[in-house]
Amino acid sequence: MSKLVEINFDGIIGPSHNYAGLSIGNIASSTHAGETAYPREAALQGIAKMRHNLELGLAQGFFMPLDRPNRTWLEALGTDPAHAPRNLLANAMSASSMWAANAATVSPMPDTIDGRCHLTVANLQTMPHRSHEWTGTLAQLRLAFADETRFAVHAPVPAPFGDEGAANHMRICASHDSPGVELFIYGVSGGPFPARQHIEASMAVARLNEAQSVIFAQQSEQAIAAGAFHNDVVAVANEHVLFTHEQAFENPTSFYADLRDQVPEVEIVEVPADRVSLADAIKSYLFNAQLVTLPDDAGMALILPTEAQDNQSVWDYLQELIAGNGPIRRLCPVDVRQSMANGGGPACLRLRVVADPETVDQRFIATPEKLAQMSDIIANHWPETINPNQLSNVELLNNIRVARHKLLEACGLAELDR
Ligand code: SUG
Repeated sequence: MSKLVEINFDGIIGPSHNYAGLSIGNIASSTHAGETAYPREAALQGIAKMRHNLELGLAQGFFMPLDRPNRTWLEALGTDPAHAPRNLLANAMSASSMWAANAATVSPMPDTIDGRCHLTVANLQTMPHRSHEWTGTLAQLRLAFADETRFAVHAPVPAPFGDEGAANHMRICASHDSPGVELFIYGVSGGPFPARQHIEASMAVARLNEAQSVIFAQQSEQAIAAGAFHNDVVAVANEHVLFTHEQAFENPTSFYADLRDQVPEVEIVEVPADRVSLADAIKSYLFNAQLVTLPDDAGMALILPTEAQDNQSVWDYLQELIAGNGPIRRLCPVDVRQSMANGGGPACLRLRVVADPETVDQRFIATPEKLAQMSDIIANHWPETINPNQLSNVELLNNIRVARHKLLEACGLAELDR
C-alpha cells in the first residue's frame, strides 16, 4: 500500500557557490556582493541540515548541483568561459539551483484531477542567472520522478510569464495525504524591485498541475519592496497551519476569508508588524523556516536559520509562540549562513514533494550513509573559497567540474553529466 509523506528534497550546494550580487530585490545578495564565499563550508552546512532533519524522523531527498559555468548557455550567447564578459560569466557560474524551492511547483496526488503528483519546472525568467537553471532541473526531475503512473513532470511555462516555483505556492490540508487547497501567491508590483511571480504563470501552473482547489492571492507590494522577493520569505504553511507575517499579502482579509471558507479547520498564525517588523522578518528569515510535522504526534516544529535566534524581537516572539497552546511546539535553529548570505534560508533550500518515498528513484533519497559519503567528497573536492573576481580562473573552473563529477559518480548519477 502506498504511504504518502512529505519528502523534503534539498539542493546540494554546488562547488561554484559565490557572491556576485546577481539578485536585485534580494537584500542579502546585494549586501554580500563581492565577498569571498566558502563553497565547502556552505555545502557541509546544507548536508548538516539534511542530517538534522533525518534525525527528526523526516523523509529526506536531495538534488545534485548543476554543471557550472553553464557552457551551453554561454554558447547560445556566442561565447565561452574563456571569453565571456565578466557579468555573463558570473550569471553562468551561479550555484543558484541549491534553492530547490524554486525548482518546480508541486501538486501532490490527493490534490489533482488525474490522481498523479504533478511537478511544473519553474522558468525563473526574471533573473538572468536563474533563467537557465530549468534545463538541468527538468532533466533531474524527469529522472527522480520517472514513474509516469504516479508522477507528471512538466516543462516550464513560456516567457514572458515569470514563474518562481514552490517559493510562491503553499498548500493547506488536514494532513499531507488528504486533499488540499493550493495557494498560488503572485506579485503585481514590488516598488523598486521586480515582482517575479506573474499571475498568468501561476494560473498556467495550476492548470498544468491539474490542481482541483485553488486560491490565487496577491503578495503585498510593501513586502516585495522591503526585500521579500519570494512569498516564502514572509509566509509558510504546513498541513492546516498558515504561519504568516501580517503584511505578507495585499488583501489579507479577503484572502483569509476565502481560505477559511474552503478549509474551515485552517489555523492562521499571523505575526503582527508591531511585534516583528517586515525589516526584521526579512533580515532574520523567520518565515523561511521549514514548518514540519514531527512524527509520533509531537506537533509541528520550525526549522529556522540561526539568524532568527540572533534577532531579539524575533526570538522573543518565537519563545512566546511555542509556550502558548498553538500548533507550533518546537524551534530548531540550523546554521545555513553561507546560503543565507545570498538570501536563501532553510525553506529555500528544499522542495517539498508529498509522495511515497518508494516510488521515487532511490538515488535521490537520503540516508545517513549517503550523507556521510557526500560529506567526504565535499570536504575533499569543493573549493574552500571563491571570490567573484576569480571566476575566470581556469584551474578553479576545472576543479569545480571535477568536484561535481565525483559527487554524481558516488550517487550513481553520472548520466546527469552532459
Ligand atoms: O533567487 N539568490 C536567490 C535566493 C533564492 C531564495 N529562494 C527562496 N526564497 N525560495 C534568488 O534571489 C543570489 C545569487 C547571487 O547574487 O549570486 C540568488 O540568486
